Amino acid sequence: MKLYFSTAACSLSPRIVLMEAGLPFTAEKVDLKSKKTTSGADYLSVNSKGAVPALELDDGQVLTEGPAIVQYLADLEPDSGLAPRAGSFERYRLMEILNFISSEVHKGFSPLFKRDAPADARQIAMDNLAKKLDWLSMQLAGKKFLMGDTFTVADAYLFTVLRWSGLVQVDLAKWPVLTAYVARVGERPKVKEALHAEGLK
Ligand SMILES: N[C@@H](CCC(=O)N[C@@H](CS)C(=O)NCC(=O)O)C(=O)O
Repeated sequence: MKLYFSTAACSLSPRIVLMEAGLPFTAEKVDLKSKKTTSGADYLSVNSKGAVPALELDDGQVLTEGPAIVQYLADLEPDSGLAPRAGSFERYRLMEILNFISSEVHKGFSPLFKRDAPADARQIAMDNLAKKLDWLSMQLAGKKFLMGDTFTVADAYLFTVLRWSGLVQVDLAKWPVLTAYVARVGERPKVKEALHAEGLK
């Protein structure tokens, strides 16, 4: 399998999952501006949406959309505990939180990356994101991970997007539960390896 990624982007989430699951893979970096990969290939011919992550399977099929990719990977190693069994009610709980991370938190951060956004637009985006972080903080209070004591693909994704707070001047210290959660996930050996692979800490 090959993971198409961009440093510190949401593609870090499937990289963490690949490593936690112990699955063999290669990785190819994408320049999101030029849509070229490091080998010079046209990334739009891999993923016509132009976004990372994309996962190229050994049979040539390409799977896109982070939440679908991480569930696919977890299902390759069902005993890893990275996702509840497909068909179980708990699996729908996982999808529920993955969808929230994707549509509300990930895309809540996105406007904050726009350096030329007017200050009032940035404030609106920040206020919106703060509400989502308040909710997550309540969900995680007294819990190790999103689904309880077991680390799942949802944690790989949430960790990845919460890390962006440092890049866009969101003061995560306002949410001590989330700060502690990021530190806890960041201590996992495979998460450290994934960060290291992208030259991150
Ligand atoms: N819906 C996609 C969104 C992926 C996404 O937003 N990727 C960003 C990096 S975190 C990206 O590639 N942005 C550049 C672009 O869309 O052109 C998913 O969940 O995988």
